[in-house]
Amino acid sequence: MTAPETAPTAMTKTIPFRPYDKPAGGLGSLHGTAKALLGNGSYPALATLPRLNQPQGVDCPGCAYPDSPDSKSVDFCEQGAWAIAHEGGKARATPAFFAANTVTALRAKDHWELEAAGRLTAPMLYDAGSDTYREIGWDTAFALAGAALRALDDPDRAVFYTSGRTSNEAAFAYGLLARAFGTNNLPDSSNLCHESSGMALTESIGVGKSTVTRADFADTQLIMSFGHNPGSNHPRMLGDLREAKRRGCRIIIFNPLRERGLEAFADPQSPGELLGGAGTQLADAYYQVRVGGDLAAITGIAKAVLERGAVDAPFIAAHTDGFDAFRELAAGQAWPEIEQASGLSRAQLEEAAGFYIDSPATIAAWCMGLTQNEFAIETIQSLVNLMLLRGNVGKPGAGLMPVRGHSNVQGDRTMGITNRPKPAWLAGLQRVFGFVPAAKPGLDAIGTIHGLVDGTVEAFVALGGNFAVAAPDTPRVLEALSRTKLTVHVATKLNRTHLYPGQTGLLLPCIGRTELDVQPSGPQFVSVEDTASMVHASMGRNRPASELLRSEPFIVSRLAQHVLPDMGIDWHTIGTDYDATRALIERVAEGAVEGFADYNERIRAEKGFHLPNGAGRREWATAVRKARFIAHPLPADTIMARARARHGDRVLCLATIRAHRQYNTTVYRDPKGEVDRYRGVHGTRHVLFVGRAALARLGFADGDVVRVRAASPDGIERHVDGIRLAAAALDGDDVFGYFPELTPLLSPALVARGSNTPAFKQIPVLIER
Ligand SMILES: Nc1nc2c(c(=O)[nH]1)N[C@H]1C(S)=C(S)[C@@H](COP(=O)(O)OP(=O)(O)OC[C@H]3O[C@@H](n4cnc5c(=O)[nH]c(N)nc54)[C@H](O)[C@@H]3O)O[C@H]1N2
Ligand SMILES: Nc1nc2c(c(=O)[nH]1)N[C@H]1C(S)=C(S)[C@@H](COP(=O)(O)OP(=O)(O)OC[C@H]3O[C@@H](n4cnc5c(=O)[nH]c(N)nc54)[C@H](O)[C@@H]3O)O[C@H]1N2
Ligand SMILES: [Mo]
Repeated sequence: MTAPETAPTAMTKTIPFRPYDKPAGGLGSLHGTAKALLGNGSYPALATLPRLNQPQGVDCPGCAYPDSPDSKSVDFCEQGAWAIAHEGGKARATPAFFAANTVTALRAKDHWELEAAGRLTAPMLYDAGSDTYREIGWDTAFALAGAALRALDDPDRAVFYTSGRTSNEAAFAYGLLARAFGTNNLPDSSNLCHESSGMALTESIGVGKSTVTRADFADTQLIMSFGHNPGSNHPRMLGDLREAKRRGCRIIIFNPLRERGLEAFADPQSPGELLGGAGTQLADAYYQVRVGGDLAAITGIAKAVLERGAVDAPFIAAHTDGFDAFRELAAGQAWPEIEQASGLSRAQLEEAAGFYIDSPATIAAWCMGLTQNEFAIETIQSLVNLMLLRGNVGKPGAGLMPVRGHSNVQGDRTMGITNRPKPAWLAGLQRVFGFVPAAKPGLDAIGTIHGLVDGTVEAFVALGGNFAVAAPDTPRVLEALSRTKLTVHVATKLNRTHLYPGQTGLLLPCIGRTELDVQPSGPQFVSVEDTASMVHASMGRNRPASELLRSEPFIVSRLAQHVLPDMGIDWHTIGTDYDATRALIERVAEGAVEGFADYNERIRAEKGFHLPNGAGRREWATAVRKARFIAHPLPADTIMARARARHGDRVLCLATIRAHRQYNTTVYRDPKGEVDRYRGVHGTRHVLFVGRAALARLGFADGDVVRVRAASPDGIERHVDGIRLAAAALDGDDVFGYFPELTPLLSPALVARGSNTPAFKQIPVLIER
């Protein structure tokens, strides 16, 4: 492997860039774990760690990576430690804190400062006169929210947003509330995340989820990784990559940035590797594909496989549809165009095809690098085509693996959180609860932004998350929220979206994953579903951060009771006895979602249970009852082409990514200033990685502080100031910076076609002095 080139190579006086050349993980990771625990002085986190991702333990709120199928005594990572340390920290955003800080003053604070205020402790109502949130009683809060929702002239004026960490039980109650109220306006964080994966896979193979389980890593011979950074965002995956590599599996990477965590990894739980220093080299080949160039790269690999005739003909004949059209398309795509669009040479793509042909069982894994691009669906479906060519779906050690983000984002979807519900789910609701749910699709996240901005959305209810900061056009969405009639945020900690309350603005504090949930019927556990469709229990044991906190299922059902007192639904039981809730889920799922029979019994099994996956068994629930090759030509009309036609050739392509010290919009402040260890960034998040050639061409130098301006597609001015340029070993005009700081540059008009996922990785920008 060549030396890592991710981090800017130049050291500047003002920015402490420190190139990181050790393997990912290792002592740095142990040190980081210790810092998370000690830095927050948090005994509750220490008590939780050994129980993370263990049977009957706590499902880590850090990511959705599946738990170990073996009995591993330790199954957590540095990033999980930070996540739970922050939930369990000592700081409290009490009513006194809110009395001392007007909302206007809070708006001036940084993201991390809001987070650092600590856990919310009491229900709060915004008071416009004093410009502060003030404590109120729970019953008053529910009554106010209920009255405001009932006063709307149309249920579609309300939106119910979900962030993907909420439990199955809370999500089920929440979806039921929205539908009983009369709307499918159920946008969720998945709209901003893996929507493209779900839609692409459902059309191609009949199921929108991963066909891979963690056990498949024991049999696979090749792992192809596209557009993800497991070293920071799903570190437990590095352990699987390392194990696979050690028994001879090959790993090839497609990523424009050389991510340290994909190159080499030292297991912090392996003393030998810690002391040896070198760790395990992971990548057999690292292809620095252009942003948005994966469709071309995958097409090139498929073309090479086809040219060599290395396909699984019996599988194709028995199981697939559309092969001839795909073969023709690949044959017709010229190599020079493929090279130009992918940024990779024919020789590199032929080499990748060689790895692929050599492997009897291949896993393709991907995350946001594929989903948040304009042609995300086309790209993912082309990846399916490539895997189908050699029968790599539905056999051990092989399959398609969208690595989910939030810890229960997949379960929330299974529980019906979506603006486009399946008719069978609605039929289940009707059968069990006796009302006729609306079938008309509701608003997704982008639709919600438009509805807020144009004033047709008048009430915004959020079960977790930080909608305005996580979604495009932050400043306009924030302003629009403050024009609504009602905002309700169920949350653990303060964030910027909360600071733009509507006419009635409620902030309702809930207990977190790691905390004990005691209801009149006794202590409760919740259930979650991971990336590999394992449904399992999660039970917190820590004392809640405040006595006034309530659980999410409780809050949702109490709210429902006030909104819909006369529906004849037993909201009280749904919110207080989760076995009863699960029994209702089982009944609604019957005929709609396979695998929930005996929910209450099987959720008590040591590792929970697996939801069956048709494609994993080679049963194809597609329109043609086969797995589908869906051929997509390389597009000419792209976001960048349009932006350059309008704003000239100084337009750069900005991909917004996560740093090591953050969880989505929650930015952690490291006392020592570490921001993004593996990319070598310390002390500031306001950076933009730019290739040296691009810097020279545009007349800028490493270290310059600039305004980054959106090359606007809609005439609206969007810019972010005070961004420091960092020269990086990057070719071409792709540049990289951090979300959420740079999110305000994205227009909601720039989305993945078909899925409406914001094109967070393809923001056309200009840099200016
Ligand atoms: N600690 C921690 N863990 C997390 C999160 C967190 O914020 N912090 N967030 C969670 C969530 S919700 C999610 S969705 C996941 C996100 O996990 P990731 O998808 O790993 O997150 P990103 O930082 O968006 O990283 C995108 C990666 O894609 C690459 N990339 C960008 N554009 C392209 C492209 O066009 N093609 C290719 N091939 N690669 C590209 C970038 O270089 C980067 O390595 O992580 C989850 N886990
Ligand atoms: N520019 C850019 N933007 C992006 C992305 C990107 O790559 N680039 N990625 C997108 C992706 S993949 C995603 S998933 C979204 C994430 O979007 P969201 O899910 O909306 O955002 P989070 O930052 O995860 O939400 C954090 C907030 O959740 C609340 N919270 C934390 N724990 C709990 C809990 O247990 N219960 C409740 N009720 N609340 C809790 C806290 O108040 C915290 O402030 O962001 C998207 N935005
Ligand atoms: Mo995500």
